[in-house]
Amino acid sequence: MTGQLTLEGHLQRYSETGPRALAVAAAIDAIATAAIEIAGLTATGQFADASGLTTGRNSDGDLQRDLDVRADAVIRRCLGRLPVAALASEEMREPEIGDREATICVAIDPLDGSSNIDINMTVGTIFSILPAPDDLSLAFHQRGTTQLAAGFVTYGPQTALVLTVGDGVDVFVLDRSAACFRLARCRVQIPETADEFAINASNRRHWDPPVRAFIDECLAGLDGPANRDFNMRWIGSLVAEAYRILTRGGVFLYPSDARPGYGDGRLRLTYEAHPIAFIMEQAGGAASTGRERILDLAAYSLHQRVPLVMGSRHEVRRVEELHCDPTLVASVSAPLFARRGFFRV
Ligand code: AFP
Repeated sequence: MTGQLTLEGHLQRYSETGPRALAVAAAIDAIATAAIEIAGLTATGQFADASGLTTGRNSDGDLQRDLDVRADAVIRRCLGRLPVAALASEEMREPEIGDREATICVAIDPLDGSSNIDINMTVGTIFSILPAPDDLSLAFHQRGTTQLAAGFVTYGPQTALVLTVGDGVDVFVLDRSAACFRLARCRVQIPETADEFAINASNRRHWDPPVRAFIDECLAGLDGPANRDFNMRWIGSLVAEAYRILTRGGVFLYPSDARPGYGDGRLRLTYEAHPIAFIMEQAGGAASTGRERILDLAAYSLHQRVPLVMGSRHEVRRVEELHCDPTLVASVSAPLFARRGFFRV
């Protein structure tokens, strides 16, 4: 099964499941076509006049690199031939209204993790496909549960496209010689329990107590409440973290913290957290703010940020327990500090 089936074949079968499925399949195919071109740009770097140098800031104040802009333009060109009612991008201040008769809307992060380009690390494209509401001004204010499809592409050692159309998660890998994506893994399942956590530990002093308590539990390992040891990773690229979790489990946290501008964390709800959350849940994992299910949320503004805790269900639920029960945080922290004095509070 794997290896023979191409993304095109998979989308052909899916497109026959209903009229809107045809539009969704066409949009995914267009994003895959764009991804093949973007993979070439990221692989060629400065020799393709795509060095990853900073060219300015996007509408939300993030550093914008030339490849961010190039990737956005490639995806827009590939989608431009299709009936899409509205398109939103991290690189655009406002959504772009397209074909008002179309049945779908698309939200994209054209190049996530672009601060990693100049150090030759994995970056990616994230996409979310939504139904087109009658009032298109509400297109990107829908709950995450309304998504019709979502996925991401990793531009790393492999160019892999991770996809859900609401019936499990499949992974397709680019066959560069044939310029097509082939099915590599079908109906991926995330292990229920994690042995690896991912967080930018340099921000520890800014975290809320529940996040500190959870990470202290992980650090305490066999000696602490978790009763097992953990490994740690932090790549600085959401798509790479998500791909690792889909491959071997784990938990990722980008929480809100006390730094100015990070009161709701760093990741955007519409084109980062929603699509990644859809993938996580479809693969048997979970995605939360620490208090609420990500997919239950609807954005009040396009570039709204949201805290994100995702991955193996057991650890995501533990983070939620700690957020909902301050006495639990106190009980966890006290013995850890008393016995080992891990960190100054
Ligand atoms: P860039 O696209 O600006 O590189 O940001 C990537 C990202 O949004 C996400 O992919 C990473 O998980 C996270 O930021 C890393 O954030 P820190 O640099 O604060 O660790």
